[in-house]
Amino acid sequence: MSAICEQVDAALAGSRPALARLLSIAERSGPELLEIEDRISARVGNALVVGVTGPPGAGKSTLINALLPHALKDFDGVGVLAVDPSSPFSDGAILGDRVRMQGGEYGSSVFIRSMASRGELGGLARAASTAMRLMDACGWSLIIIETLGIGQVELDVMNLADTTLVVLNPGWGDTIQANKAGLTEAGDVFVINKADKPGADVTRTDLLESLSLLNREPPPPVCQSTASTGDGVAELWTALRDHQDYLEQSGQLDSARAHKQQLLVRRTITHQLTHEVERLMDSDLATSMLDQSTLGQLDLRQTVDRLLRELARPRG
Ligand SMILES: Nc1nc2c(ncn2[C@@H]2O[C@H](COP(=O)(O)OP(=O)(O)O)[C@@H](O)[C@H]2O)c(=O)[nH]1
Ligand SMILES: [Mg+2]
Repeated sequence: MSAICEQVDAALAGSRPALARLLSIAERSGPELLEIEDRISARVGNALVVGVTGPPGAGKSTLINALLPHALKDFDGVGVLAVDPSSPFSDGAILGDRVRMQGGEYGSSVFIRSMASRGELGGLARAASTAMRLMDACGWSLIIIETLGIGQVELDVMNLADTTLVVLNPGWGDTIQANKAGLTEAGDVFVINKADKPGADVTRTDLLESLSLLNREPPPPVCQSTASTGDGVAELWTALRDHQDYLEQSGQLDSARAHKQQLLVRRTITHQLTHEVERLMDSDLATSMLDQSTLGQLDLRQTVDRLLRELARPRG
């Protein structure tokens, strides 16, 4: 048996150090991902996944920490994965998150891990997907993924979630940014955190107005919380549970998962193809063909066909 398979079996049997090591391997997004995926595939699909997204500093980590005691009443184990594409794993900022979200008092019922990736485009979503599936296979029945809500990478990560919670703060700017980043559409539940600061009600009205334009049925709830004191966090947990119940009762859980998986695969392929095209266009072959094309010795169709064949050629 390979070393990876041994680690996977140990993690499946409940070893936290083995799971931690596998998550580090997943983070590197290397060829071992497939081996891990193969070994866990039969055990995946039991966890509910909540994605928590929003601008940096909105209070996502603090809120997750405050949600943990509520979540632990309904789930016997909670895994938290903080995904940040900009920070390497041992970065100070992430360390700050770890300190805030240590969950130490919950002992063996909480597993917290942050991950980043400087690998290829699309690598982070892929690594996060494997990390999430690993936690799922190892029996973590609720998985919370924290990610910044600012770019495509983050939205890809959010596609891994069954329920997406969007965290905003009081202030006009946030709602406008959320609309721009596609968060208004991506969110299943919204929360205005830092409700202890002025302007929470105005932001709520503003957000409800943006959401009403989308005509979603049922309209997503907009909660308010002060994560640092715990105010409103119980109500927020109830809203998240209600969304999960709705997904299960309406039969949407499976179809939504299939749809999200399809989006993830499609996006990953697109990213990889773009990367391959860049590499191809930098090659000697492409340079010489472009020269011939410019001189009129090849027409566009011939040039493109030849380069497409090169793209499809298996590399050894
Ligand atoms: N006043 C106030 N501060 C908060 C609240 N929630 C979080 N914070 C603070 O906001 C800062 C950023 O929080 P953090 O959870 O790291 O945000 P993240 O970047 O979204 O994960 C920290 O200093 C928190 O203590 C809140 O409800 N009210
Ligand atoms: Mg954070």
